[in-house]
Amino acid sequence: MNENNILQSNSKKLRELLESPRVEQILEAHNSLSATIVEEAGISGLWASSLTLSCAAGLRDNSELTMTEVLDVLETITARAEIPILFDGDTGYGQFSHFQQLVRKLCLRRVGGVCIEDKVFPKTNSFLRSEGQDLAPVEEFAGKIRAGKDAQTDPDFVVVARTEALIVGLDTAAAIDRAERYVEAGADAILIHSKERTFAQVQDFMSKWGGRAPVVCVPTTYYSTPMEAFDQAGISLVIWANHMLRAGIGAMQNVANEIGEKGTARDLEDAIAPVKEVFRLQDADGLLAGEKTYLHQGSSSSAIVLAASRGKGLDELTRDRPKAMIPVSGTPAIEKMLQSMRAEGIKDISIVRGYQPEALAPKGATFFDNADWEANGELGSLACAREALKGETVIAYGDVVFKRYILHQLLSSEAPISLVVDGSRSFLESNRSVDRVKVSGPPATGYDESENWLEAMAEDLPEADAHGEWIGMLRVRGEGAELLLESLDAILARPESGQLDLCAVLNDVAQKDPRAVRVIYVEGGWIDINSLADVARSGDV
Ligand code: SPV
Ligand code: MG
Repeated sequence: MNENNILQSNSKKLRELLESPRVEQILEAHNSLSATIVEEAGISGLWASSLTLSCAAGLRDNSELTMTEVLDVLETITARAEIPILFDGDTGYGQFSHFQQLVRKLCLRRVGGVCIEDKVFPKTNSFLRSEGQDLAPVEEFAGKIRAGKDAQTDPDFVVVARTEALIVGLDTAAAIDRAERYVEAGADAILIHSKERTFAQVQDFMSKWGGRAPVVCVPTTYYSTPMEAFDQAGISLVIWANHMLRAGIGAMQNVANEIGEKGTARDLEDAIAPVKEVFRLQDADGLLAGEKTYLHQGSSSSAIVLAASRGKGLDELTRDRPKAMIPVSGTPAIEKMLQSMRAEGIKDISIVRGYQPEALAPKGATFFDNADWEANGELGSLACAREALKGETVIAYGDVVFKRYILHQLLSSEAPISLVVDGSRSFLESNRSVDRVKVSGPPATGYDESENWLEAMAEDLPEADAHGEWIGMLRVRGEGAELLLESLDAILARPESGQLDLCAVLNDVAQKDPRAVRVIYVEGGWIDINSLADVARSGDV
């Protein structure tokens, strides 16, 4: 587990804001994006407003947004934000039992607290025909609060009781009376709402309240009141209830109108957030970092295919094409190889060409041309592609046709160099000249994951020493590329190097380090097109 992932209690954080000796403020958010922006501004909490959540959903603030819909939005916020939410729970979505379900679900979703108001369902926003709205009977609302407090599964979960007494035109005494009853019922704080243009009405309430419980206010209409005034009056928490949504509305209208009128975004670019900022807000860097940590590393492999030679004894079949272009079941051998490599996530594929290069041009590959292929052979071809030999690289002869699982197995090896060896010893009867391989252990008879290492490799290895045949495919990773290049250079420096092949290089690496070249055993599942007989059989692979 990542220690940074341990979640702190949101309800505790919200409680601390309410109980802090100084006035605190929280700001509205209606989705995870606006919540992230509020959090980045250093604000300590979020107000999930019924007005703005329903507006963002295309609905009226009239209890039209369902409990399920709103819980989904809250979850997208708590999944990301580290600051607590005080959720505007309207009238509690029904009677006491609905409110209990709401509280349980909010606790499960790590919402810090809920505020419910003493109106009747379906309620209307406090600023819309406010005088015509009915207040809930005090006893019924107090019972709802008690029910919510009894239902909470998080001990610090906050229930704020909001009285709309002043909104519907009642006086301070009526508001105090209601607030008192709600605190007796268990409310952790009181929200006193007012639609006046000054703070005076709430101030009056505060002077008579006498600090019986923390008080929250919503200065949407008395917005120019300074924080000091709230602090002096004893307000615990100020809610800026709709400002993020309202900021967005104006900005979006400007952009929509400009594009609608002018049919161009040319003049807008400086006024809107760059796409880079969108990526930052959704933590695209975190995704890229995660890919490095968690994605299958095979996808970063590259490949070099050695396909320069014409092939011996294939004159008719290679009159106007190199060996790797001979069709196998109707598809050129090299195309089959590229398909398998791409299916295993290898994107960067280099092909070394020699004989008839123009006839060997599969799409999407990089080409290295070895004009001296007849004189310098396989080693010369590999040296041609030296710049592509780095990191994780598969090296294969272009005339090998193999089943995909063989490449898959090769890619999962962690060794610096890995070779695929056919341990079936079929070469003993086949009369072909092959790269015989001596290994630290014989092929397993049952399931066995023990590691085998190359001990020696040569065409003329005595029969008793040979455990199998190299199929013409290897992979380097980590220091493997360097080890291979070191031996390649040493051998290329020898006068007879034109007669030597990769077998000599691999043998040299194994002699220097018995744990450098790992052997991956297979049994059949591959073929190389080295004789007409092979060509005839290759349709079976
Ligand atoms: C909200 O933001 O939804 C509120 C506050 O309940 S008010 O809109 O002022 O009623
Ligand atoms: Mg509301």
